[in-house]
Amino acid sequence: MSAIAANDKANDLEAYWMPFTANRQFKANPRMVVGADGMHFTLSDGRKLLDGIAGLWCCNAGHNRPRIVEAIQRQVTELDYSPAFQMGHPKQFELASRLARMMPGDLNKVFFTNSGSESVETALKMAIAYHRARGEGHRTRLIGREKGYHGVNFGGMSVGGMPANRKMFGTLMTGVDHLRHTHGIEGNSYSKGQPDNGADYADDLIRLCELHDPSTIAAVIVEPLAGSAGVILPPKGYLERLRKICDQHGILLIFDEVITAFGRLGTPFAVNKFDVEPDIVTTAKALANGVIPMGAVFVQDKIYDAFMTGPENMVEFFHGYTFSGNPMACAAALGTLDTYEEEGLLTRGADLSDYWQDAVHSLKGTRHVIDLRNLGLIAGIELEPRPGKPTARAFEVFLKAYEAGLLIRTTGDTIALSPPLIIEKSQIDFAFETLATIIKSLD
Ligand code: PXG
Repeated sequence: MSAIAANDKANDLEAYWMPFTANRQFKANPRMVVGADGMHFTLSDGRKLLDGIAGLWCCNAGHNRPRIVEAIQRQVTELDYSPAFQMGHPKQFELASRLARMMPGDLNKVFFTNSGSESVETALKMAIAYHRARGEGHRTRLIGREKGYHGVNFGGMSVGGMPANRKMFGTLMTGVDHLRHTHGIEGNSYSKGQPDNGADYADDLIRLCELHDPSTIAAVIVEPLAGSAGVILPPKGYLERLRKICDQHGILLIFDEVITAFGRLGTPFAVNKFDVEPDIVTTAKALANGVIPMGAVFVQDKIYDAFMTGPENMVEFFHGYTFSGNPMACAAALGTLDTYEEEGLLTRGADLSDYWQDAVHSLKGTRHVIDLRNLGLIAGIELEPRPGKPTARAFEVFLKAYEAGLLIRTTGDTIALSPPLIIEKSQIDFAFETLATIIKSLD
């Protein structure tokens, strides 16, 4: 192809296959973002859009934050890349130490990845390899939960419980089973914060232990609060009970904190919020404020220690990514943690959560609304699906909110909100007033 012909295609929308997007619809009516600052995106037509979802649950400090921008600018001229394997650079160690200090309990060792999906694969592999290192190589089974979302790779899809993944991508991994989800349990509608009913759903794990024999089970992975399936909160006592059953049977408990980590629930991590310590925690998203892709897996000391045997010249854990702990991501993450710390953002959600909760539940009684759920700075607004047209009503809200200057997420017929933690009360008012008006106006 000539250079001229290639140039003709420069602004063609066709080449890019967009992820998790209705490509044809988008390309017919593109929603193009060209800038971002604080709580707002700027669109190509100059309009501002209030960011109601922190990008995709990741820009917890908001956009264009000076500490992060400066950290990246400095880093790129100082050290752009260093090999991730058999070489190190100081910021990896500084960041890991700082993260370990933030995380409670024995979760003191940190492994770097580039995304939530990679954090999940890493955690699952660690769990299986940990048992093997301890002479329990028979523990290979993984337990997830219906409606769980653990990213898009084969391990994460397998332990996840998203029907679309099961429909589209074949048989997935073998040796996986699932707990029941905790959505829609009777008596839990319109709960403010954690619902009262359903702790006994954790006993599904006992049933799976009886079925498979606990000695075959390596780990259980759950989102402490499930985001992607439509904001599903853990019933009171549920996570505690899971922890107890895991302990009784030598099973590792993994919390997938990809959306809950870094202040989303009004505490630094869900581990703090629910006061339950898992053996492994997966994170990503807000670790580097979404500016540079990065994830981190936290493990208890006992897990790391189990690997530190054998000849000292041997690689202990046969796993890692070219970009694990890369200098740019580490610099961005350190700038992010500085911002969180200086502005008290990791607990700001707790200060705002009453106001937020009142705003969420002000939608009670609004036409089409069938449930409202909230915790920290998360909201789930569940709409009655249009007969025969699931997801259509919520997607219409998305489009109308976009027109009205508000960015939301929808999953199924649930609207999810998870704004940057710098949100002001007047912006909370704007978001919920806008949504109320739109929802009422729909068929
Ligand atoms: N685990 C959990 C719990 C997640 O929520 C992933 C893993 C995968 O992360 P990566 O970085 O590989 O995408 C996620 C991602 C939404 C939404 O609006 C949620 C996610 C991603 C995009 C949108 O529900 N979660």
